[in-house]
Amino acid sequence: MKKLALHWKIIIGMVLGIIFGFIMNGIDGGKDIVTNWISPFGTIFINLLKLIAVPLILASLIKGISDLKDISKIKSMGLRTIGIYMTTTLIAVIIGLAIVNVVKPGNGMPQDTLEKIKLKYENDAGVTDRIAQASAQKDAGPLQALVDIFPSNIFKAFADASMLQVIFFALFVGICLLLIGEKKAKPLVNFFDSLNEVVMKMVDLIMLFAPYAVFALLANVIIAFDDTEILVKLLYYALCVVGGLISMIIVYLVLVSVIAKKSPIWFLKELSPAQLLAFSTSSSAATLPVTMERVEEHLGVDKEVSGFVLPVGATVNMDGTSLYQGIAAVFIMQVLWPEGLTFTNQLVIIGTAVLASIGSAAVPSAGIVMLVIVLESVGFPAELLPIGIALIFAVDRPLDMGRTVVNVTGDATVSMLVAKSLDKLHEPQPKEWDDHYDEV
Ligand code: DAS
Repeated sequence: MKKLALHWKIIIGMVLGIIFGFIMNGIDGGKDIVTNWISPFGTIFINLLKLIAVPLILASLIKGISDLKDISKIKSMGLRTIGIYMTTTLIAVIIGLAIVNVVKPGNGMPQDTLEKIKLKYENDAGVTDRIAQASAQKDAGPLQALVDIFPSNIFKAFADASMLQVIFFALFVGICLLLIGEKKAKPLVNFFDSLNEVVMKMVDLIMLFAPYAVFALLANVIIAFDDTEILVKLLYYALCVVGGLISMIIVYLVLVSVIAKKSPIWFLKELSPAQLLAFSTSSSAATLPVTMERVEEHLGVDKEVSGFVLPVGATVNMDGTSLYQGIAAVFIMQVLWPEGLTFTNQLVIIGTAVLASIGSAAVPSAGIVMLVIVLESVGFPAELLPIGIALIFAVDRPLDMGRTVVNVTGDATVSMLVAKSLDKLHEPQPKEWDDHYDEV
């Protein structure tokens, strides 16, 4: 029988995980079985992906920079990357605000629904912790985000997986390798070249486990999500977010087709394993190794571009998150503080949602922390914050899965646009994971 392509195996794993989760929800003790005997396999998978993220960024970026041979190209690649990232994020927020202002999902929220959500979530640790995290970030100085890019101890940066610090260090080493000349740099360049090959092979092996891992991850999402009643009450809000996320995918497909001159269907098919993992893990950081492997080996982006654009994107480019923050902020204000919905405040929301997505960590539900900062930027009453965040917290996990897919797809799209502009987009020689595995 012809081997099933990896993305079909992952989809089957996801569907079976969802079905299994619903079955376990209906059995006494079923939730405990999933929590104790199934979910750990999803955690192991995510740990393995996070394990190789830092060495992969280090190796691919240092190797990529040293391959550039010309320092001026680094500046050009950096400026194009940041410029296109900011543009797609701005488009995302504007799409989000347009949808939420037209649909108005927060108008006429029944009081009993509000009371139910308030009772159940206002004091939930998931809400209070994120508000606390946001105020801690807000209390830091205006340039703290800039200071945080420069590590004082690179091993601590590795240990904490501080992406921007690892990226800065890799750029620094790569540039210095160029400056010391090819002969002196060769041993270290060869080391990082081999390290990159090894880590890419680790991705292949880890991905053989993916169909089973997504089964565990999706089963865990289903048993953890017991608020279908509230999801129905917040359906209009949830549909606004989903509609916005789908619109952003269409924007990416237009960019891939018009600027990168590639088939949008081919792009989606080749990227799909990374998108499916983004959906299952809700973490751009955990998905990054697979995004890099798909973009380099299946979409034809040269390593020196993907090694820079994707790690930077996983950290500072979160179009799905910024679109969501625009919608969620206006939705919360429609329900709790309609008088605050002035045109000026909506412009402020656009600005802070773009900046907030830069500050969002690439981990599950990170977007909520920055949503607090977006709300505070327009003077949202502090005493209403807990109920405001509680209002969207109940349905955040399924929406987080969707916005993480958009975050990852946006990063892959921008890497193709930057590669195309630098003539670093070539015909890929893709091989499925099983073929790689045969080489082991
Ligand atoms: N889950 C985040 C990510 O990894 C996105 C978010 O929380 O909005 O991209």
